[in-house]
Amino acid sequence: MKKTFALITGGAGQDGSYLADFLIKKGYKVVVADRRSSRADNWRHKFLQIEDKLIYEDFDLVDFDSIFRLLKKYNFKEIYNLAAQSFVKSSFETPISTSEITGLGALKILEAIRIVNKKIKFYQASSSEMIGNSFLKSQNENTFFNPQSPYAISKIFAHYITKNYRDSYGIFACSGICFNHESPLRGENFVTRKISKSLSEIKLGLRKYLELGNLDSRRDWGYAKDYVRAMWLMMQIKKADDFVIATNKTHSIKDFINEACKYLRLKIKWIGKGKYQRAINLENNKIIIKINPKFYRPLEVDYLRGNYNKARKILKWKPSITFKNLVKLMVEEDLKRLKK
Ligand code: GDR
Repeated sequence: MKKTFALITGGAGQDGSYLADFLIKKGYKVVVADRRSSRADNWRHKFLQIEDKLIYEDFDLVDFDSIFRLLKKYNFKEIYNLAAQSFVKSSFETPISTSEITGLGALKILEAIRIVNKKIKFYQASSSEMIGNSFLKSQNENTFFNPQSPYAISKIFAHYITKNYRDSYGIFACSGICFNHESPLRGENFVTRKISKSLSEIKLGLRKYLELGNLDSRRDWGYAKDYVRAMWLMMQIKKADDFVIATNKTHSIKDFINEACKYLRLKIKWIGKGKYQRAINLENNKIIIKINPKFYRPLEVDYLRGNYNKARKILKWKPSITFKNLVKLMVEEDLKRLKK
């Protein structure tokens, strides 16, 4: 039987790992391509028990040759471009390399597709960060982009070049404008996982307090496993298009903390405002959450809430779990890992 090959760039990350697992179950031969350093310990693939089912390739989005060679080596049906410098705050410190990887990287793959085989389908991981600060109550595919970081601006370049290759060359090139999506496989630098892990450590007496940045920004948080299903669905429709993937709900960082504390049975009380906010553990009157300005960004996206109606109609996609259950899932897994 002929094998169907899919390529995932950034395959070592949260989304790449869930997507690899999903595609393996669909019968694909999955090639994951990352910088060697990104998959140092492959913990996510081990967690999902897919390590020995994957084909690993070293590659660098900065290096056109490595992309070109990869496309020549395998007869890919689908390419999912998930590789990026994906940490928004770091993009202020490394704007040039962020643009090279997150922005130009997509173009390099598209250009390789145009040269090697225009039938290869291409998925671009676009982001709600492109929407940035919007005055709309909920945001969809037509919402004006008002980016607030070098990361977001790079993603906009990748988003529009994807559309440009679709319109100019008839390549099946689509983008998922994914709002924040989390899971136990999320990196520890991102706020949800930082909270779920640190509060679990506090609960178990392994840590005294947690330091965070802006607690008032609001995000539309979904479950990463649901979002990779949407990515695949986008590649199966007749005509390539762009879709918002979200939950249509919004919560603040503080809401996430409160929900995690509820699940952990940590009774807390908030005092102070803005930079002086703190959470006190009512059991011992000790401060367990405080603000450290080093976690603030030079510019912030204050409010995001997606509208996934187009994906619901065309892809028949919808999120499978609530915000409350997402927090529970993450805290539960962190507690389990820490107890081990
Ligand atoms: P975001 O995710 O920037 O929305 O981008 P992140 O979890 O980093 O931040 C969310 C919000 O939390 C605030 N915050 C903190 N953030 C971090 N990381 N650490 C802290 O200590 C902290 N304290 C408060 C932030 O200021 C922000 O408002 C994510 C990434 O995965 C992107 O790659 C992706 O494109 C978008 O989601 C959709």
